[in-house]
Amino acid sequence: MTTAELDRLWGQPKGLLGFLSGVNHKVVGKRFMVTAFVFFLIAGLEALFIRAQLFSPLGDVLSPDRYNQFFTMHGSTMMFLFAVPFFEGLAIYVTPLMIGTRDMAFPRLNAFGYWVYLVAGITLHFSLIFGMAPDAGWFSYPPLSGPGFSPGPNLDWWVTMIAFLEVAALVAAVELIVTICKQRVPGMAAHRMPLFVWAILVMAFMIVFAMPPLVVASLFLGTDRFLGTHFFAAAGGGKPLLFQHLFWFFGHPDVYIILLPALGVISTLLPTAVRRPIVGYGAVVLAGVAVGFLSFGLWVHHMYAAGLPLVGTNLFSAASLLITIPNTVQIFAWIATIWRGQRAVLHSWFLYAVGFLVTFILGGITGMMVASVPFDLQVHDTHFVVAHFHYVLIGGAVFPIFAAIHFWFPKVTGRLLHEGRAKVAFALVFVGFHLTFFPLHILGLEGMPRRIYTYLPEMGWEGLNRLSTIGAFVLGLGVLVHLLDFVWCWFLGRKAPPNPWGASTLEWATASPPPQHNFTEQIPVRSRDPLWEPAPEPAIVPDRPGEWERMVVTTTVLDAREEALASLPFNSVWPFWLAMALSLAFLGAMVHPLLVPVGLALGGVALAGWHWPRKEKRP
Ligand code: HEM
Ligand SMILES: [Cu+2]
Repeated sequence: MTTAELDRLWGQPKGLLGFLSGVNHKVVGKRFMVTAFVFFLIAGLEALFIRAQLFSPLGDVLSPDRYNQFFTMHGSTMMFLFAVPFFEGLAIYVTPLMIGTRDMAFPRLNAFGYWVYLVAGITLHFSLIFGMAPDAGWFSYPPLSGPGFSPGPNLDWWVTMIAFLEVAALVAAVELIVTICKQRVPGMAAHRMPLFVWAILVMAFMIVFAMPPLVVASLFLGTDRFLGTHFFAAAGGGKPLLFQHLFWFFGHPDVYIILLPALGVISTLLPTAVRRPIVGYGAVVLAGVAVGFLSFGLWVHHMYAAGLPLVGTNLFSAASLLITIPNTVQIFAWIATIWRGQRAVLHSWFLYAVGFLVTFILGGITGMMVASVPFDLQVHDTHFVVAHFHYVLIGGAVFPIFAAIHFWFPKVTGRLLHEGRAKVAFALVFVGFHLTFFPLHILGLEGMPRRIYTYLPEMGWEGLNRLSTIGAFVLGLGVLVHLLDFVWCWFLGRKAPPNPWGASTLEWATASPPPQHNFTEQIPVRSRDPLWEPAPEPAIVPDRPGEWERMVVTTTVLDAREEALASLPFNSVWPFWLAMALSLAFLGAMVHPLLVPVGLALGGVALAGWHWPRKEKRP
């Protein structure tokens, strides 16, 4: 088939129906990233309100009640609706291109995951508009979040939406695993996989093991609230501590679910910036895998203050320090790569990568401090912890996300961003960030608790709080400049060539933006950096003669030897309707129990439609 025919075969129809039925990984990935970015802006605004309230002692920007809602929504939105989904979106967009295939393994499931995520996110925010948003912190511990102490509807929104949302994360993880294992272009053996793909593979496996405990925790909390069970109610023989274990068995790996793709981004960008293959590829891969395993053995370091036996907490303290080893291996590999580089072009994305290195190292150092039990007992629940986790979350995830946006923007939109504006915005974000969060270390050491809506003038905390709030607004200004640049350049930026950065991975071998089918011809891979090698003869992807199907080549898991041809499903509106039916079941749980079976039944209908065999027509 010609490029134009293929483009039509893999495209989606125009109009509303086309919008609802699109399943192409680039469409879904873009939607995830844009939606997650909007949630980032919303949660960022909430943070500005929080900081405005703490600007002076006895501030009155937010009422105590609203303050609780704002930090809970800020934390929950950033963690559940921004950081993880953004990286999923990036992975869904970039991975198939990087491994040289035409779409994800289960395109319809992919679309379904997005609709679930969208409904859950919007619904959670409705609660804020109605003034009854969740208010028990982003980890919502019972008994505070149980029916006794939170009788209102606020926490109902949280338990149902969090459980529902994780369906989307699980779906994306399963697809990413299958796609990476089975659809790599022939020749891309495991030892030649780009480091970003390795990172995504580890992330996806971690999601599969980490999310179910969270679903269980929130569902149990839901039944405690709706049906009067006693999973976490001490009065009925339940154990509040069980919730903490379940939550953090998810929660700590979650931090690394966010971090690993960020590390993958950095391992992709730095070698490109200095035009040199990464130093210690094998060590970096093994370190990533080690982080994935180790991160499941650390969760109790969030519970040092819960009164667990000292032997146990000390064990987790040791494990927490252990995980710094693989992280440090990666950091040294990056530094060595920059050191041995052939050039250094200070693109905005390179600046963000370096900003990440500096900030993440500082966050890692305070991480080692709070990993020790006696130190943590002193600073637990103070602003020291707020400073620590923003250093790792903003330094370790938001900076790499901005780096990734600046790096892949030309590929996704076909347009270049404005370097000058990007650098000004980077300076504002970087300086604003450190101005906001560095003072919080000191405030924490001076004893200022987190999650308090105000403080007394006698405490002497005013100066540093002022500094922090000013920093937050500088940071906000930087994000605003980025946002304007993104919107402007998406429509009016200069046209991008296929490979503006001289990068080495396959997504840069096709046009910017890529055609619907990604690649007309298959580029055989013989090394880790295929585009830095002399170009081999491309092979035509075979069609089944006479049939108009969406064909992809599948390969063996380790060696990526060609195995078979698989035909992927076409566009469909049924994933959308299935997501709507399940939303009805989950949301219905809050309104009337009967809506649950109704939603599930409609879901059954949608599933039937989804799998209905269809005669493929020539488009
Ligand atoms: C954009 C700049 C940001 C600012 C100015 C900011 C500010 C704050 C502040 C002041 C608090 C503490 C509220 C309190 O304890 O009273 C807080 C809590 C929190 N932030 Fe941020 N934050 C920002 C970005 C982020 C990002 C990017 C993430 C995650 C990816 C994040 C995750 C959290 C979490 C999980 C909490 C804890 C909420 C809770 O205590 O339940 N924040 N933030
Ligand atoms: Cu942790």
